[in-house]
Amino acid sequence: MATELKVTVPDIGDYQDVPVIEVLVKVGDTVEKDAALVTLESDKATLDVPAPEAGVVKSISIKAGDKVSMGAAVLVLETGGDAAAAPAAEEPKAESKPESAPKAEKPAKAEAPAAEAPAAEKKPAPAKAAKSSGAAVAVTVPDIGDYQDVPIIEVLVKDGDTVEKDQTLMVLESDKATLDVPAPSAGVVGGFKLKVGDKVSKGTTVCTLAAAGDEPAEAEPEAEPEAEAAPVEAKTEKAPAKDDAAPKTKPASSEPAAAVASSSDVIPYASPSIRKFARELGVDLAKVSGSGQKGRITQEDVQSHVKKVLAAPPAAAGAAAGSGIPPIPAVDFSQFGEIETKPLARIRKISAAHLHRSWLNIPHVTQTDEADITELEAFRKEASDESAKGGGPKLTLLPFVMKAVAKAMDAYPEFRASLSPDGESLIHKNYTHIGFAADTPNGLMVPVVREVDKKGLVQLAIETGELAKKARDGKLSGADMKGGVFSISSLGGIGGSHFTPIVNAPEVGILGVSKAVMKPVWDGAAFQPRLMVPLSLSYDHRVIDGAYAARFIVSLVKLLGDMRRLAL
Ligand code: CAO
Repeated sequence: MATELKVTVPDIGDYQDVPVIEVLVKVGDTVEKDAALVTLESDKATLDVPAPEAGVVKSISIKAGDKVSMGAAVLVLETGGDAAAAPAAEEPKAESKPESAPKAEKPAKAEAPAAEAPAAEKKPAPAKAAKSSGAAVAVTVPDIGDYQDVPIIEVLVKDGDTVEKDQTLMVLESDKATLDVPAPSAGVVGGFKLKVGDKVSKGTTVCTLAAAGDEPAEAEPEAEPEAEAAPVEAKTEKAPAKDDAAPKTKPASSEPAAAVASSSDVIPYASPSIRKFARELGVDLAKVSGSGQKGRITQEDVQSHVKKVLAAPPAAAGAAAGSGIPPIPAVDFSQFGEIETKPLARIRKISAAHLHRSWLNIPHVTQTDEADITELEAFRKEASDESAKGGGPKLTLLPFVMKAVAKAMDAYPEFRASLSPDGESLIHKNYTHIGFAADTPNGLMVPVVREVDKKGLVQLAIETGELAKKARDGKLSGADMKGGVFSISSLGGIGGSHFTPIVNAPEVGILGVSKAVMKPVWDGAAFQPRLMVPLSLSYDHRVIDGAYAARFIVSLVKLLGDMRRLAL
């Protein structure tokens, strides 16, 4: 039989006239047991009033902006069960209460009224554990209603920090409430032994506060006098007006402040249900901007944050989005001098995201060596001059390196393979399409030359020249950049010795070619001047073993050192 159940504000400790900031249900809504119905929030605490039973909302007695205290009527629920099963919601003093709802057993407490100043303020006396002659007080967790063993979710100070009166020392969060524990007076923190995850109740010792200039004391539970961290109403009445729109920020510490605040410096301003929701999705609320009253984070804010992160390319989303790697804190460079911000070109953004993905996903190893291209270079110059005379293309080193790579792959075919997406198998490719990195005004592009193994050096020179031009003119098609099995990054025309190219996933290898230079090479009897080209082979170590890679690069060195081998 349907029963009407009046839901009232449960015992919320010394909190009186707490504003309703959100009514989360409307008449006609079906709610589950424990679903948050309304969110209350003072300047120090946020609490959800949960549904004591599953049911349908029949009427609502409060609206956002109302101020409520324990026992205030919230709404009427029509439940399917026996009304006697959930009397706690009807009457705060009832004995039978839903387990997960805040208990409503006790009337509002009188022994520690909010307006009472903390003991430390009224009659400061040296704390027993104080190491100095100055006054030090032990700070304890204030009356937080019927909440016991509430976990600490954030600790905002450490020993030695100088805190202002009312500054938040730590934040507690049960499954229904989030509460700041504020400093009852200004002072220097000492003996702060609690940590995130510890569970506290009313009276738990937090730390000591010594007068500035005194050495902080070790906190001891029996230290006298004890100063309960000021309850919320005391703060509401006594605290100086604060910027309502601003989210709560971490307190200043006695150490020099970091030059720039990172997102982790902001305490998320959200109700317990939103915190829980965010936790379930793995969302760091410090990165979500709140659109609710006073900048509070709403469920929609969390949802749109998740959508934004999922839609963003990995580079923009930051490594932390997918890999758990902490993001690099933002720096306001303008504080050091004049700056100008220019948006990245589209190509650069795409290649940045791709490189980032590859760098994060592939365990890279880079193997280096040098190839003696003295003879090759003599031949290249001669052939290039002949080609130029006949109106043909200029022959650079790149086609030779491509040809050598294609040949080496015949002996080491795993350099043409890709790891299957599930990582369970190796996909061998029986074609030899090789990409080469082209430096363009818009950023890095990697056009692909098809069937390198089947083409001659002049043909490869023509195709690389055409593709490089298309890349620089921004005319490469998607198809021009697809299908590669391996990439070459040639920086030899620019300079430098070795470098560590990033594998172009899902390929498993990339060869970096640096500038060839004349070097004295010992031939067993004397040093000979030889033109040596540095090679840097990066590979995916999940697929390629070090020995296999070393054999591959040695094979390349031999092929480039003696081009006759290309014809074998
Ligand atoms: N050692 C010495 N000289 C070299 C050389 C090497 N390894 N590689 C090329 N050169 C010479 C060429 O022979 C040419 O000399 P001449 O003008 O005297 O004939 C000159 O350097 C310029 O060559 P090039 O770079 O224009 O031509 P290429 O075919 O070697 O390279 C291309 C074409 C598209 C690969 C190149 O222009 C380019 O864009 N390179 C940059 C690649 C890049 O950005 N890589 C980094 C990617 S991130 O890892």
